[in-house]
This record gives sequence, C-alpha cells and structure tokens, in this order.
Amino acid sequence: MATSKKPGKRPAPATSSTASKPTRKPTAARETRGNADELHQLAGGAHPPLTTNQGLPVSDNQNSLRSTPRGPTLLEDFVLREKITHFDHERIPERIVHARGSAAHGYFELTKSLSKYTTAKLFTEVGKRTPLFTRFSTVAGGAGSIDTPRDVRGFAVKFYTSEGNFDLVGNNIPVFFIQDAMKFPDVVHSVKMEPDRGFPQAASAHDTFWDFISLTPESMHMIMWAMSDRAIPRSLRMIEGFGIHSFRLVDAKGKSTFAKFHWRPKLGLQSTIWDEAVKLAGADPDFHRRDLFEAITSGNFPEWEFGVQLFTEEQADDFPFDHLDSTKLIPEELVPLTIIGRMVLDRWPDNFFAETEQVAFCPANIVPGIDFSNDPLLQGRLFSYLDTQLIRLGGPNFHQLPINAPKCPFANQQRDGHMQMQVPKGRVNYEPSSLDPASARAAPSGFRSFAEPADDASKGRIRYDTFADHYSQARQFFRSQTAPEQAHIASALVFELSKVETAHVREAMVGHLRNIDDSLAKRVAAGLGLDKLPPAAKAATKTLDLPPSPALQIIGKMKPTLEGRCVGILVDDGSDAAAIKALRKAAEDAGATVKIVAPKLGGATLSDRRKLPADGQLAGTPSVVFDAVALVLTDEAGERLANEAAAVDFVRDAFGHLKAIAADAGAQAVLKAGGVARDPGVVDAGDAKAFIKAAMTRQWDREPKVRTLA
Ligand code: HDE
Repeated sequence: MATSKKPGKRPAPATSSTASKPTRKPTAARETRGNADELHQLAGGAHPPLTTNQGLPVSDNQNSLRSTPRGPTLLEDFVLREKITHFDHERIPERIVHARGSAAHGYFELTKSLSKYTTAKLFTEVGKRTPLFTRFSTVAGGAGSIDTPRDVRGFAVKFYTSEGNFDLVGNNIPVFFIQDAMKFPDVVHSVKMEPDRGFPQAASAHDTFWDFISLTPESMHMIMWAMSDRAIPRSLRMIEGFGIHSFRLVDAKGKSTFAKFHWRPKLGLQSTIWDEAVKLAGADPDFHRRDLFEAITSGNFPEWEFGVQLFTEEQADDFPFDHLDSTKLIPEELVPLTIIGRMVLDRWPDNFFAETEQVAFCPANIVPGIDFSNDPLLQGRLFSYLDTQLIRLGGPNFHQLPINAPKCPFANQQRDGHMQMQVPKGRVNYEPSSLDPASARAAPSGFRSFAEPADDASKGRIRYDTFADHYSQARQFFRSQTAPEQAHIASALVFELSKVETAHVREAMVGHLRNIDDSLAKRVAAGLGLDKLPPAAKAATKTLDLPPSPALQIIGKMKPTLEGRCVGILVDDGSDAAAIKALRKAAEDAGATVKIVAPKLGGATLSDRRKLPADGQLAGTPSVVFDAVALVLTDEAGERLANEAAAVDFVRDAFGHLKAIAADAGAQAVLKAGGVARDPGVVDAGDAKAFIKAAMTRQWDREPKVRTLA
C-alpha cells in the first residue's frame, strides 16, 4: 500500500514524543486523541506491564505501527498481528447440543457410606469433601440463546476424586427421547433450527421435531416430561438432576448392584408459567445465568441432596419394564431413594471461557467401584463425548486444561499431539520398560470392569422385546400429576402443535396421545380445533395402568418457602417508608432477597423524606423477574402509574403468573388498570404476614380465571 499524501494542514501525529504533559486529573469529560501516554494518565492507577504472549512489554496498546503517521500499517507489526490473530481464534466450535450453559465450582460431601456396595472412595469416605464442577445447560439452542425456552436442562457434574475424575453427565428429566444411540443425531437434527431456513432457535415447536417424534413412539414418555413444567424451570437452583441410565456399583469381591443417581434441590422444585417463560426471554435472556451468579456471589450457595436407587438384577427382572431402557424410570414407590450426600456450589468460575466453555464431560469417566450398564444409549455415549471433544477442543490433550485435569496424580505414555502442555522427560514413552523406574505402569489395584456373564445369543441390530412398551410410563406420568400440571401439559401440547404447519403430523401426535390418556387426547384435539379425533396409534404392547407416582409431580415437591426467591417492591415519591420497611423485613426474614423498583433508577423520596435508591428501573424490571410483588404508592403516584404501560403490565403479569401481590390504597388504581381482581393472593400491603404466606406458593386456583387452558 502506498502512503497517501494529503496536502494542506494536518493534525500533529499523536506519538509519545509529541505528547503534552498531563496537566489535569481524570474528569467526567474523559477524552484522548488515542495517545498512549495520555491514556495512561487519564485511566490512572498502578498496573502491571502489558506484554505480548512472549513476555515482551508493550509500550502502546492503542496504535498500530504505521509507515508514516497517516500511512499504511506495516506487516512488521508483530504486536498487532499477535493480538488480532488471537482474537480471530477466540471462538471454538460450540457444543452441538447443550451449547448454552452456566457452571460453578463446589464440593460433594458424603453423609452415608455405600461401602456395602462399592469400593469407590467417593462413596465410602463419610465426611470427605470432593471438589467438583457442575454445568447446567439448555439442549437445543446455541451458546448465545435464551435461558428460558421449553427444553431439557443438562445437569453435568465432574467430581475430581482421589481416584480420578468421575463425570455424572445427566439431565433434569429422568428419561430420554430415544432408546438407542443410533437415533441421537436424528432427534437432535429434528429439534435444532431447520437446515434450509436457520430457524427456529432454541425451540421444539416446529415441524421437523414433531414429525420425528410422531414417527418415534418410544419418545412418548419423554414428551410428557418435556411438555410438563419441568422444561420451564424457575431457576437452575430449583431443578432436580438424574443420571438417567442404570450404572453398576461394584464391591471388593466384584459383586455388582445397580444404581440410579438423583440430585434433589434444597430449595425444592419450582417452575415458571409458560407465558412467564416467554416474557422472561425478552426481559432477561440471561435470567438463569444471572440468578445462579447472583446467588453464588452473594453467599447463598445452592445445594442439592444426592440420592441413589439401589437394586439387584433379580429385582430388575420383576420390574414391568426394562431398566436398561432410558425411556423408562424406576418409580421411587418401587425402589426408594436413599440420600447419601450433598453438593454445594460455592464458587463462580473466574473465567467463563477457560472453565465453563472448555470443561469436557464424558460419561466414560468413572472410577474403580463404578461401572456401566448395557443401556444401549449409555453405550453410545461412551464413544460420543471424547470424539466430539477432540474437535471442539482441538486435539487429544484437552484433559490437561486446568478445568479438565484430574486433581490426583495422572501419568501414562501417551505423548505429543496438538497443544501438548506437559514436557515429558526421558526416553521411555512405552510400556513395559525396564529403563526408567519412574515411568508409569499398570497396577493390579487399578480399575477392573465388572465380569458380566455374556448372553448366549447371536449378534445383530436388535431392539429387545422388553423395550417395546412405549405408553405405560407416559400414562403413569400424566396420571400422577395434579390438575394444574395436567392442564399445563395439555396446553403445552396445543401450543407446540399449533406451530406445526403439517396437518398429518398434528393428527399423528394426537393418535399417540390416545394411547397415553384419552382425555388428554381429547383436550389437545379440542385445543387444536380438530373436527374429529384421529385414530389411536398402533401400539406394540398393551398399555398398562401402572399405579400413580406422586414423586413425579412438581407441585407436590414445591416447598412452601421464600428461600432463594426474590420479591420486588414498586415504589415512587412519597411511598410509605414504614410499610416498605415492614414488607422488606418480612420477606428477608423468610429467606427472600428484596429488590426495589421505581420509575427512575435514582429511586424515590419516601414519606420519611429519605431517598430510597432503586435496584431496577420500572420499564426494564418487569414483574416476571420476581416471585411475588408489592406496590406501595401514594394516591397521586397510583393515578399516574395507572396510565403507565410498564406499571400496568407489572401487576397484570404478576396476577396472570399466579403470584402474590401486596398493594396499599394508593396502588389500587394500578391494580384496577391491570385487571387485578381480589383473591386470596392479593393482599393489603400493611399485612406483611399474609403477603409472605401467599408468596410461598403460586395461586393455582386463580389460573382458570386468567387464561384458557386445554
Ligand atoms: Fe449428551 N452429548 N448425548 N446426553 N449430553 C453431549 O458432548 C450424546 C444424552 C448431556 O455441560 C455432547 O461435550 C449422545 C443423555 C449433557 O458440557 C455429545 C447421546 C443425557 C451434555 C453428546 C446423548 C445427556 C451433553 C455435546 C445419545 C442425559 C452437556 C458436547 C446416545 C443423561 C455437558 C459434548 C456439558 C453433551 C452426545 C444423550 C446429557 C455430542 C450420542 C441421555 C448434560 O458428545
């Protein structure tokens, strides 16, 4: 490139040599001409020197190296090239599924030993704390997608045990869409954005997904869960986690017991209402990530109980389903859960990319005393994760990244490869060897696979007969739900199928629902406006009426508590200071955090003439981000806000989302404008006790009055 010579007067080049001596302190009107020295003065403070990746101190991080002050940039500028090259490579391929995730560090503490069943130290040393890293995720959306779509949530835990890493890579739903790993690329392709148009993002409500599902009866049980409120959680701190597959625990004599793993949130289960989830997507796309971040950084550490369902091969033979089939669960009423420990997440990662993005979970990461079952989905997963991580993390040495490396010693003769970060010493890179006593060698005490007797049968691509019943547990799940939960499932199906353009797909789905529960099929058919009920899908086996399992509900598992929840109080100038104080105290005493919302972020001057700063400005802080709301307003403010859309929506949505509302006399005008009718969940702002009681649950009785449910 040639230097362009511009005639006439030009501004003096901003180089160090011409920099004027700083004469002023940093002020509100901050500006420089891009001169490095000037900028250092303006920014102030003592900082360590900035260097290149080779450690070379950099004098100017503002200007590239030019041939002349207004001339082209020189290829010689290695500082610029290094910086830009690194930037160009800052993104790695995102996960094909579970791309959007949030994670935290914490520990697992064993409270009850499983030494009768396993040699795994993780599960036998009571009181011991094992460090861990847990990542929650949505499945279908990309890394930048919203936090609150209708979707399964990933629940992946990496335990850094003294015997190696144990990864429990689970979900918040105890069953899965498919029975065999062979179908995984198909189910994922169908739910992801459609390939010709690139939408919808993070949504199952489209033709390709329901086309696949309508042709895959084994998905029906999972569909009941995915259409339930489990798929729209209120907080990642309020979801359960499940390892899904049966695993084996193996004792010192080599005897095996099957185990299913469960996480139970200390805060109880809680979900949003669908309309709330949709509005949250706009109000705060990072709602779950922010919620987790705020809880952990403010010292409210989320906690889960860890439980196991233990059963023998003989017991399993008597189950009315095959426990190796991931579309089935073992009701707790059949095999109770034993709580053996707890997980506490107490440290937010220092760096999102280095930790949350680069963490690589793998179901094949197990420790001595734990082994796999023959679940064909698990068997496929044992291959997939390492394979995908080779491309996602760029080579075979990603286990050396700090977030992935075991915290116990590890050594072998694997060498070289892309991004080798270790510097192995010596000439021995093979085993056995006699040349170097320090070189690693296999030890008899190491991991041994369970010596499972093999079936005397021929190989083939076979789906075993015991996997053939696709409807019984779907029926059991639906019939175990409370009335509001059943209505939400029916309404979710109507919503999703109403987005499906192809009539025969909608009809085929209703045909499957007829096998699950005819009343459900009729509700969905009516909601879709079908003229007549389509014929029931052909079922390979008779659908059983299994006993209802209340443990499958959410409402039944909700705790009457405000712990970990958030209460919003809308105030304006002149609001009653004493009422606000009493509401705040009552909510905080009940374990909630309180946020003040006002028309202006600067806050409001209350009745006691003191200024109360706001945590959120009204238009940007809708009631969807709260679990309950209170309004404390003067008559004048109430009249004014009754004409303010954000204030009217604040109460209309809180009411529609079945939340408790406390309001004083001044706020009545806003309530009226928002169509809020008096009911047990709408209380006087002076009665903090009644407000807290109402806020500890959702007002389920209100729902039929505010929306048409299928
Ligand atoms: Fe995954 N899954 N999966 N999956 N999965 C991945 O691995 C796969 C399945 C789950 O926070 C991928 O590193 C196959 C069931 C979670 O980083 C990939 C099959 C369950 C996460 C993969 C399944 C899960 C993943 C994509 C069917 C619940 C996120 C990126 C045989 C028990 C982990 C990656 C994280 C991620 C494959 C089914 C949970 C492609 C082939 C069932 C929580 O390897």
